Amino acid sequence: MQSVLGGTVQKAGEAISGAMSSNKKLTDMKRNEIEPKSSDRLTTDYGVRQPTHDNWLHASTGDRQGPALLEDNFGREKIMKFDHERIPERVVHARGAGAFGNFKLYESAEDVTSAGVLTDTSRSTPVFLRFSTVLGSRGSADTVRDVRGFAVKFYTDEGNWDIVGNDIPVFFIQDAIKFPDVIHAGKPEPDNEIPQAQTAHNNFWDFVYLHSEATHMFMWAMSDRGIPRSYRMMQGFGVNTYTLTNAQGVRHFVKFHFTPTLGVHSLVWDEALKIAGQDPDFHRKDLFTAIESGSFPTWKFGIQVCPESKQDDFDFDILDATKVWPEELLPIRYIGELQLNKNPDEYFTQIEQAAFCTAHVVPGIGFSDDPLLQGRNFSYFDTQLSRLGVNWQELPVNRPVCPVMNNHRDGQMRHTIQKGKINYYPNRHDIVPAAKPSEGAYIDYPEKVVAMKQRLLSIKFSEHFAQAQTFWNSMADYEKAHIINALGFELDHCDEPIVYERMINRLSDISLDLAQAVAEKAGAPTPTKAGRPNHGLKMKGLSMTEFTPEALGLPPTIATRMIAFIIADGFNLSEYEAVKGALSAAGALCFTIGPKRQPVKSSSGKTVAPDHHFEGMRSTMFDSIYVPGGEHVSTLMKQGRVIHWVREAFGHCKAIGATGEGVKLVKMACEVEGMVFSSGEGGSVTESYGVVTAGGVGKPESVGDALKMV
Ligand code: HDE
Repeated sequence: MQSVLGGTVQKAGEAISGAMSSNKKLTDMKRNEIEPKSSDRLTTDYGVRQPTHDNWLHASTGDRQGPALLEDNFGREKIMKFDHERIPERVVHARGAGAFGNFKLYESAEDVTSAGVLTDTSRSTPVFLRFSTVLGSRGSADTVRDVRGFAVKFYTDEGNWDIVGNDIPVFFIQDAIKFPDVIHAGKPEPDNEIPQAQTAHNNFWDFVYLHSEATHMFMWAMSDRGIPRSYRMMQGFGVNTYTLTNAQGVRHFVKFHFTPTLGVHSLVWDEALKIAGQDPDFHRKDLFTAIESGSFPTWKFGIQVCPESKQDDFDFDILDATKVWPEELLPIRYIGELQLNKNPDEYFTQIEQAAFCTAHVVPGIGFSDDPLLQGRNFSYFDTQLSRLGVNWQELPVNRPVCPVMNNHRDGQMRHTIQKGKINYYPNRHDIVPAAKPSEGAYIDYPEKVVAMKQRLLSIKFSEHFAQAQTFWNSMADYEKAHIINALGFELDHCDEPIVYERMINRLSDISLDLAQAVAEKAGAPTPTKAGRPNHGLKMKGLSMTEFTPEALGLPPTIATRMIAFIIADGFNLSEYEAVKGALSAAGALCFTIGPKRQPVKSSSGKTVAPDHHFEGMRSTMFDSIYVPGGEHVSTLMKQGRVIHWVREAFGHCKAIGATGEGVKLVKMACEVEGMVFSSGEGGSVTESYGVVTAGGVGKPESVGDALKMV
């Protein structure tokens, strides 16, 4: 099928061009793989077989325990290896998950770049993608309100290309030198290391007020973008301004975009809070399960290109990472597709040891003078030195799939054994001559720079509010309500009046309505005058409502959506089976929830063993619930936990399906009158069942319609 984004739409489960078997990176990593078998025998790290896992060498008499002996080499090795298992966690983006896949180009961008990965449509480039939260430590919960990292490593034939991006297209700061400040302000406060993985505290909002260039970004972070439903349902943005140079040496500025084919979806805040406790690994599991079940997450890859001649045409500086480039002026051109189709085999070596570097670009792709990017280009290599050591690029997940050859030598944990006498250049054997441009050498763009050394940003960087206003104006009403609630929550957790009162003033620079609504919740005086007039403009691509699969020209899908089937003794088996069959056929993941995990008896006498019991799971873990008819409903209606299941799902705006007597439970739990249900009586259940959401009530004409509503 052709999508509005260009290119063909991938069906779930369809790997990009036989991706996995031909993925050079997966083949490359096989060099380091071992797989323990029961025929193997226990050895030390130096290969000597050992007689026990369990007993240290002791000076014992048999009836009396004696001291442990230092001479037990294996005992010492085992403990010492364990003592040093941990490496420093990333200073930011410590919590994450990742997977491998492929990038396929369907339209050559040779008019703007000479990069093989963006011009050769016959290639399938292996990729690795790591998702992350920013502020939390390694063990923190997935669903906290935060920006998400979206870091992609393309293992191209010309070397590794890293786009170290986020799910939000702008950033808090314009100049790299402020990074330690914004991160210190957001991380737990230094005296007591509280709070973990959240910005809801005095320091963050104190900084944000005093540092007005963060205004646009905090609006994004407070919107539903801050609590994604899944890594698979987020956009990815390169954020910084890069450059592309074509074979003729002509340079363009560029921003990189990844748009998920599943659409962009979020949790609601109450759900996010609860899931953080109920299943801290929610996003990690979601990604792993989807890939394992063959439903491969896919993103369209787009470039937004600005010719050098137009760089001064905008009222913002195109090198300012706190600004988006309006799509109305610089449309996104979708030219490729990235798919994840292989889970890691080992988390530590493949995800924790993965390391990115914005400075890693390939011929045809370059940097701009974006002051944030320039600092990042220094920081990433540097941080890998303390986390992984100087030879971090030799680690299996990081090493390129093309040849590496130079005279860089030695250092901790060097693995490569480079033969011969030569480790310098020039030399009598002409070992490792430099590459010529015709041999693919990376040639820096000969940019002319005439300047004075100054600690300044250009004048256009000083405007901080226009795009924050545009963002607010572009939100749907419910998105605005969510932003108000998010800010209300955050400022409720600030106990110093100077912090929350000032922030209300800042919000009045965006919109008086917003400031007034949040002031009420925050406990600050309600402002009566806007800090500055709102220009009233809106922009494309900001509201999440634009990113449904349908809006992207893609088929609606419920593949991998989690649906809970609520049953107890006496449930109607034929309804249960019919609905389960229809939803499973559409790719949904159906789970049966009962009063116990021991088998539950249907009205026909046949039993079903639930996947979970009511106390073991919560509605928050599912996208939708369904209650079949049958006598079980009278039992369910007496159980507070079951009523809570249905009511909570309704409160989180989830689709709820019911048939037969199941409708009674839903009506009672949701306390909503006038809902339209189709009971399925007399007809085939699969042809007729009701779906209700807090956003409205629907009566689907067919299973197909019902699936769309789910
Ligand atoms: Fe990063 N950032 N960053 N960052 N960043 C790191 O590098 C840094 C910025 C992003 O999955 C660190 O390897 C500076 C913007 C992601 O391994 C560190 C500045 C964006 C990841 C670092 C920024 C990002 C990092 C910590 C301001 C979105 C996780 C560990 C100039 C475009 C990568 C590491 C992974 C990680 C520095 C700003 C995204 C310290 C100095 C803007 C996705 O080097």
